[in-house]
Amino acid sequence: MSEKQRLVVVSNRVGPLSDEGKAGGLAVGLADALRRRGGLWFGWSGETTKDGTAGEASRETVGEVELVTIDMTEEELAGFYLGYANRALWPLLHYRLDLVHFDREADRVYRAVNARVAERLKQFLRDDDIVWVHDYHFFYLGNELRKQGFTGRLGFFLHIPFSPPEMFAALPGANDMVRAMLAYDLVGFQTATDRRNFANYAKHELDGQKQPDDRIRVGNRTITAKVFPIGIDAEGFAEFARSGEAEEHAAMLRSNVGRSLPIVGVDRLDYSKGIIERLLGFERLLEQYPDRVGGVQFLQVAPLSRSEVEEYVDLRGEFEGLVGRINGRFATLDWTPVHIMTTGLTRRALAGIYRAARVCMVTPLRDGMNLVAKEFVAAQDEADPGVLVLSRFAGARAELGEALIVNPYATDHVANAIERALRMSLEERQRRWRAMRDKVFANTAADWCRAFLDALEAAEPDGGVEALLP
Ligand code: GDG
Repeated sequence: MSEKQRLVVVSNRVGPLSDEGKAGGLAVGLADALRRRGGLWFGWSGETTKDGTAGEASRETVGEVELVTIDMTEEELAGFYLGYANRALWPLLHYRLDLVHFDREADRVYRAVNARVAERLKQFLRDDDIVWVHDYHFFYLGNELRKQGFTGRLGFFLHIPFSPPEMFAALPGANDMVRAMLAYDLVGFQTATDRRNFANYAKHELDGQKQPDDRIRVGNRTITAKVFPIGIDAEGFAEFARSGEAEEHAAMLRSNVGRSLPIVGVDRLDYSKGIIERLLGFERLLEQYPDRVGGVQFLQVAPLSRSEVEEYVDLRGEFEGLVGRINGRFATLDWTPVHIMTTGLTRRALAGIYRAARVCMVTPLRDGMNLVAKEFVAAQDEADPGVLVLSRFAGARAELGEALIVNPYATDHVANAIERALRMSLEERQRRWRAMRDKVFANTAADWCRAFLDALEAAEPDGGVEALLP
């Protein structure tokens, strides 16, 4: 890809560009690519105003990168983000039909915001820009950009899972959405399962044909659909783990749990993360292995997320209730089995906590990748690495097979895995960890970014660039 071509990234939230200890894997990878070739990052400002997407764009230039953001109205935010993205698409794509709310008005606003964002972005685009759109907020954006006359390369990456076709078909307008996705020249997924689900939907519902080289043909349009497992800035995270702030937090955790072995979980408080199931597994451990009472302590860091959405309010109640029950059942005067923190920590503090942990529980019921699993691995010290307990339903499972793999729904299985992790010899811990470390360091955020952009250049779409969905 010519280094002169400008990269344009579109994601719901923008930045940060400089790593002040806050950026996650996504921001680090993208910021790196943007800094290297220069470019533009477009998204929502996080503000609501009376004019919303119609209001003035804010522009800020940092080095070679221009950050452009627009606001939303309260109505746009409610329909697009809270209503459709987070109450319809998020549960649907995480296999949770029971939690899905299909709302005609939210669907309308979602499509309208995609069209508005395309229109606003188009003002900033040059014909030969390479545009990379991120995630489930913007399924229709590429199609809208084509309608606006953009003819350059268009890529899309889905950070979360793509549900099986039988389930995805429950979405009113599912065909529209997949047709709109065909406007992109390259569609990227976290795992082979997600890619296969998408390809099977196109095949069964839209008469699509699978073609060699990861290509899919629907009607006279052929695009590439490919797997790009996201990585982290492994070196940077390992460095965080060696920082003074990390040391301080590691020491705090150790002194807090006394002679107990620390077990940790770190997730946004989200029903897809299996936090409830993990606590039930921990409770079962205390029932089944009474020697562990007083000898382990579970710390769940769970920053509150999407608190305006009803299902998340319910989850918080259930979470706090369950923690109360476990502590009530098992606590003694000088020992509390479960600690929770719903305020966030800095990345360095997190790295310290991972490093001090004997076991890290990553037990999502469904997860695109799960960066916590990779961060935990990067933060360990060869002399005494902790054990990763990982759900078979996390995208990260495809790479991190040396973790203790669990079915988060099987409570006994989770309890036994924790016990096994606690008993594991140093030699076995080191062997498993080295294998995982090699993979986490071999596929970083920067590698992921490069792989996607190389594939976007090589994609060779067929069937014209006219919009497929009117
Ligand atoms: C989506 C997909 C995919 C958590 N607590 C704190 C904190 N975190 C950071 C973690 C990690 C990030 O948040 C969470 O990333 P995940 O990958 O675990 O999950 P999602 O937010 O759901 O991300 C996921 C990802 O996109 C990337 O493609 O892997 O599957 O769902 O980096 O460390 N960070 C700080 N304080 C906290 O308390 N600073």
